Amino acid sequence: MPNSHRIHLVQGDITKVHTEAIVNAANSSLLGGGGVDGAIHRAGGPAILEACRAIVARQGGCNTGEAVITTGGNLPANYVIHTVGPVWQGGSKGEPELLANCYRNSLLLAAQNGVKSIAFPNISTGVYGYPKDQAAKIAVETVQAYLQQHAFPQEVSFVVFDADNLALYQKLLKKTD
Ligand code: AR6
Repeated sequence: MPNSHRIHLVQGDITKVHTEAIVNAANSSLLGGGGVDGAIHRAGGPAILEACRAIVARQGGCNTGEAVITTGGNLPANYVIHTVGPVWQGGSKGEPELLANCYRNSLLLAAQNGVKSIAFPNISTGVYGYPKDQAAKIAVETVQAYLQQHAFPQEVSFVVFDADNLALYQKLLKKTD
């Protein structure tokens, strides 16, 4: 696969990653929460929440599958792209397409802002309960399909937090070595 060199797998805390943008698994209020969202707001400081509040005032939050961009505040990343994953409801409520939209719309928004490198957490696989294996397959396939068509972002990292996701992504990405 010609684009496999543009995809990287990292295990750890996404708030410490030095890509130009990191993606937040937010909720539609954009006003913070637990999990990776809580970690990003804690590490990035109040500038991120302030920017989110301005977006809420303008457009009233963010729908599932869509994405908005803010400063990265005190993070190593310049930008945070906040996207809202679907809550798992059994799989027949449009969850796969909504999850794919999160990855696609985050990549498009990054490209519109000239972002060269971006890191994704495993959206929806925590509090929102999306089965990890199905979510990983959608994440990898959606990013690969996007990179076939677009030059920006040049580099995409998947940041896995737990051992289950590490094994799943290793397996999926190996197929394209
Ligand atoms: N770095 C990278 N990944 C992380 C980190 C971190 N610091 N912390 C957790 N993860 P979740 P969701 C992983 O629950 O399922 C929030 O309250 C975690 O292990 O953060 O999309 C929001 O405000 C899991 O694999 O997000 C929403 O209300 C993945 O990140 C809701 O949770 C996503 O888990 C969103 O739920």
